[in-house]
Amino acid sequence: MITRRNVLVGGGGLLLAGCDRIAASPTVRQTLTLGEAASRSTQRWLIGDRQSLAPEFTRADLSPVFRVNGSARPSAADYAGHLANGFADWTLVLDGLVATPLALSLAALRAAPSRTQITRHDCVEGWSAIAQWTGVPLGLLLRRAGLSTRARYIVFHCADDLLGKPYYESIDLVDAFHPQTILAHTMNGTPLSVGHGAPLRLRVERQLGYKQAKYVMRIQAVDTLAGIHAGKGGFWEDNHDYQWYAGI
Ligand SMILES: Nc1nc2c(c(=O)[nH]1)N[C@H]1C(S)=C(S)[C@@H](COP(=O)(O)O)O[C@H]1N2
Ligand SMILES: [Mo]
Repeated sequence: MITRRNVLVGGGGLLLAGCDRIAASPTVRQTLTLGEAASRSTQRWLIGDRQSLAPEFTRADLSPVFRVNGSARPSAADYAGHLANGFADWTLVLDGLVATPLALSLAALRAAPSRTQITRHDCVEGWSAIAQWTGVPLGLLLRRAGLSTRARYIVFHCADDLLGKPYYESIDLVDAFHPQTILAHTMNGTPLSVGHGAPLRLRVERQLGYKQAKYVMRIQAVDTLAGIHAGKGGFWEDNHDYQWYAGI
């Protein structure tokens, strides 16, 4: 069976790089018409078009009910303390392979430039829901912190655990800098509820529900996922054999 992964591993990328060089010659470029268009769409398929945007919807499409799934309220004592005083002393930590580690208050995150998007959340358990999310583009914070050129993954450490195992997730830099990848503090125009991940959750819109980490407390830039919990990049990946790349 031919899959995107097979073709990439099989050197499809090298082949396309060669085609690009030939296409740069002006005489050849004029003769490329239908063939070139076909090869472009093949290339898009090969690379999976990871820069493209997830579909966005309108307010009329908002789901009347958006299920709370997985953790509904972290049981950790320090989370309960933060919740009790409205997250006034809570900070988001951004550290690891950055020039300047950041500790950002919720007020600072709310005051930062934001993006609002209405998207569909798809859970592997077989349900979907559409909501509006507002939050800070992750790329903006990574640039502000001075992401190291050695960084390859961004890890999200959450406040909750499921069956005694801490919830965490990770994405690569293509998704980290994708324009729809935001740290959402607002859902459907109101502050994120506890069930949906207060005070801050990840929205990485080209991926499945389990990548949308709720209760994000710490963001860590790393060069490898080895050594972080069981090393597969996330709670479900470590404990239940879910795929690390959950792109849709
Ligand atoms: N911290 C944390 N993030 C999480 C989960 C969780 O249990 N804990 N569940 C995941 C799963 S499987 C889904 S489908 C969505 C559910 O988000 P919701 O509760 O806002 O519907 O969050 C994801 N992120
Ligand atoms: Mo899910």
